[in-house]
Formats: sequence, structure tokens, C-alpha cells
Amino acid sequence: MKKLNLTTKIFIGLIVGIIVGLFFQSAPDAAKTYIKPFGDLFLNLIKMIIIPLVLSSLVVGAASTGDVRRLGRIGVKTIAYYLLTTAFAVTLGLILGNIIDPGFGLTLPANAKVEVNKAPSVVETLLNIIPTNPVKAMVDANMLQIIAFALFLGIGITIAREKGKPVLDFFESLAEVSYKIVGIIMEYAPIGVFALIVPVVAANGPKVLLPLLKVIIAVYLGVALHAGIVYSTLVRIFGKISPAKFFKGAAPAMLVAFTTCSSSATLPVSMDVTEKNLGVSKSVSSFVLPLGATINMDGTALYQGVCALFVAQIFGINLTLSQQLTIILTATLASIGTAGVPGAGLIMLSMVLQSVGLPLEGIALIAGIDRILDMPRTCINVTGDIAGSVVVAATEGELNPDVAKAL
Ligand code: DAS
Repeated sequence: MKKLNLTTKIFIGLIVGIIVGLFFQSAPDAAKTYIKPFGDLFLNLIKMIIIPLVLSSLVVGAASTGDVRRLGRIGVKTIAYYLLTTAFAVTLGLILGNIIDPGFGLTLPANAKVEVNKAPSVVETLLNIIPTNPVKAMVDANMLQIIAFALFLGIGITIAREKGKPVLDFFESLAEVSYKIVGIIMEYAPIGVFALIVPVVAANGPKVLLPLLKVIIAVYLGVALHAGIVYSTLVRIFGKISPAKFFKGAAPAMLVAFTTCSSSATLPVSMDVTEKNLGVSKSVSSFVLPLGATINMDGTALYQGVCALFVAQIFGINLTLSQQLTIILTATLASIGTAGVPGAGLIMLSMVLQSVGLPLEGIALIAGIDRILDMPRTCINVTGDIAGSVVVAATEGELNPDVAKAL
């Protein structure tokens, strides 16, 4: 039989897990005792890799701004564009999550509820981002502080130039090794997903599945709205390019991203269409797109907003406004640390959930449908990078709008 790809295997793990879970409805405790540990192993593996992955991929992402003095204007513009569009995306995800309310009507048993950490005020959250002790931040898995430290490290490496190179080499190597470990963990995912979903279905029955369909609808609707509103407006205002021409020009990269679920794998196509179909100069596209493929993931941020709300809803946890603001901050920063490889957003989702004290068990429900959610979010991640290069090139006088007009 042709080797099944990982997607299919994870999907099979989900379906078989649901069926087996239905058989365990008469003995939910047996499912919890004998099957759930294999799922907890999957969650522990994710938690094990999250810190080295975030730290290394972020340091590399931040350091790749190149010589900030030479690319000062472009670097600042690009990062400002990325942060603003990503923050908008996760806000849209939270609005949709509140409107569609995918977790409505389902409250997992009280024992599944966790004591939500007392949410700090927004000012405390912002002040707490700077770690007084970066090592302690890693020991405590304080993801916001780890991200802040990584960003400062990356910028410091850039300014240190040659003297910073050994540190950059170390983190580039750690990032590559982390991606390989993520690959191993994803191989175990079909079993992990199976073992996570069985006790959930056994304890709650089939009613837990309808909300998943609502999560899928919320994410697909969210990314379509984000692209239709934000990118269309930006390319029309800055690039004087009609949205129809923009999406026609970007289409080959969007399709490759949708099918591969990897921003990195799509990068060569993104660069090709940005220059050939949209008239962006090589000097701008060769900076904005590789950086974007590493740190700009609007689709992932939106998905994390929707999923964080879904997990809160199914565990009957009402998120306060400041917790939702924390999610906007964490999901925006998490999307910076998300690698451009399949499934990376799911790993980072655990970080967003941890940041507001939500139970990681919710990942079990998302993991099974994650590939269905990875396709649209990666497509939008790449589309956002391409729109960013049009905006930056236009403001640098390095965009030829006639190219897109000729499409
Ligand atoms: N698949 C990732 C990408 O390549 C995004 C994600 O997993 O969220 O952009």
C-alpha cells in the first residue's frame, strides 16, 4: 500500500479514535487509565520542544533583518506591517470565535476544568514581558518573556555583526535540530491524537464533534475576510493594484501554500510571482519574503485566536477582556516564532493556551483537524507576506504597477 502521508495518518488516528471512544462510553475510566497516557506522552513531547523551538526560530528570525542600518527603513516598515496585520488577524479570530461560539453548548466535565491563572492586568502583562532572568523564564516556560528575550538576542546579534556570528550559528543549528525533533513528534501524532481523542469522546459522547465543524468554518471564514479586507485594501492604497489582479498574481503561491502547508516550501514560488506578476523589485522581495516566511503568519495568528476561544468555551472558562488581549499579544508573538513547516502552528497553540492558563487537553480536539486548518492558514500566511512586499516596495519606489496591470 502506498505509504500514507502524515496528514492521512493523523486523520485516520482521529476517526479511529472517535469510533473507539464511542465504544468506551460505557467504560470512560478504562479509556482514561489505559489509553490517555499515550496521549499525555504526545502533549509532553510538544511541551518538551516548544522552548528550544521558539527561542531558536525567533532569534534566527529577528537576526535575519540583516544590517538594520542598511535596511533600517525597510526593516522597521516590514516589522510594523507584519505586527499590525497579524494583530488584526488574531483580533478578527477572537471576534469570529465570540460570534460563532464553537464551544457553545459543550462543557467538558468539571474535573476537566482547570484553575485559570489569575489574569494579570494589561499593564502588568506588558511590563512582565521583559524577563529579569531569561533562564528562569525558560525554566518557568514563560513564553512571552522567552519571545522578548529572543527578539533582543536577534537584534543584538545583528548589531554585533561578525562578533555575533558564532551566537547566530548556534541558534541556526538549534533551530534546524528543533525542526527535526518536531518532525519526529509529528510522526507520533497519529497515535497521540488517537489516545487524546478516545477519552474525550468516551466521557462526552459524539456531541463533542459538532463544535469542531464550527472551528473549521470560523477559521476558513476568518482567513477569507482577512485577505479580502486587509490585503485588498493595502495593495490598492499603497500599490495601486486592483485586488483581482493581486490575487491573480499571487494565486500560484497561494495554491502551493494551501497544498504543502509550508511557508518555507512555498518561498521560491512566492518570490517568483512577487517579482514576475506583481512588479516588486528583487531587493525588496528578497528581504521581505524570507523574513515574512519566518515571522509573519497572519493565518496562524487568526487560527490561534479562534482555537484559544474554542478551548476556553469547551472547558466552560469565560475569558476576561485582558485575557483576550493577552491572547492577541501571545498569538501575534507566537506566530513570529512559528516555523514555516506543516503543523508548526499547532505546537505554538500550546504556548498561547499556556499563556492564559487554558488546559492543553484542548489541543487533542484541534490536533485531529489541524491539517484541515493548516491549509488555509498557511495560504494566508504566504499571501500576507506577498502583500507586505507590495506595500514595502511601493513606499520605497521599487514597485512597477504596470506589471500587475498587464496580468
Ligand atoms: N504551516 C505553517 C506555515 O508553513 C503555519 C502553521 O502551521 O500555522 O506557515
